[in-house]
Amino acid sequence: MTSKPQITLWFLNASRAVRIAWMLQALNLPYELVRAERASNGLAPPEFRQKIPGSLRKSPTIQDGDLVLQESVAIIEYLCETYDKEHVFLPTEAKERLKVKEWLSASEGTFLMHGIAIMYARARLPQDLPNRAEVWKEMNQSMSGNIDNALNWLNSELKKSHSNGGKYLVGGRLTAADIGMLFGLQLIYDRKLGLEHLENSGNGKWPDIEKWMDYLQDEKSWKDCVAKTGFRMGATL
Ligand SMILES: N[C@@H](CCC(=O)N[C@@H](CS)C(=O)NCC(=O)O)C(=O)O
Repeated sequence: MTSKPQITLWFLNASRAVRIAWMLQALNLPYELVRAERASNGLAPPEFRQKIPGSLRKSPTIQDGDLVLQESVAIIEYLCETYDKEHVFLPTEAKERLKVKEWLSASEGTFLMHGIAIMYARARLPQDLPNRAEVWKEMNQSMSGNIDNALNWLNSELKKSHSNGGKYLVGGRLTAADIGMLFGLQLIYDRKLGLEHLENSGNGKWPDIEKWMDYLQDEKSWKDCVAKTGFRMGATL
């Protein structure tokens, strides 16, 4: 299976699928892209969903030979364990490996979990709710604490890395940690999730995060991923 990968990625734009496209580019692996833009309701178009193998019918999903795999973090780990022979992106050294896994877990279980909770609540709060603005302000403030906490953690870790002349989260090089984490931060900044109480969507409050996002979006593998997939955050999600 390792000599001639036959990988297909079901890629919905403005989604976690960008993590997988970037991972594939960083590993220099060929892959076939089945892509779709989001429908006007923010979801995947039904005809695209129908094509996705796997019961969830969510993006990302990959097929590699006869293996179908869902869940972006599991896919990242699978690709690294199967194709990263030099262990660059998922290190074998115990402490670095744990740190990469910690960020991969956090990408879903902390950053996106709290960010998406705010995004869904904001979109679903009825427009005609009496006192909607005050209700939303209160809800948003209570949910924003989790985002603030998470961003403070990320910023402090990146500050340590930057003060040692580094650019990345773990081990002084691009790893699966950076590749897994970037999308959640793009979403939080782009949609101002938990940042509404800050001017300019938080620019300046977490300078090390902003510097790291700039570094990552300057990586050749990121640029190749954007060129191949047409990734953009877009207006709906
Ligand atoms: N935990 C899953 C989440 C998968 C997921 O919810 N994907 C979203 C895009 S980020 C999707 O397919 N949405 C389209 C839809 O549900 O119609 C992962 O990490 O891959």
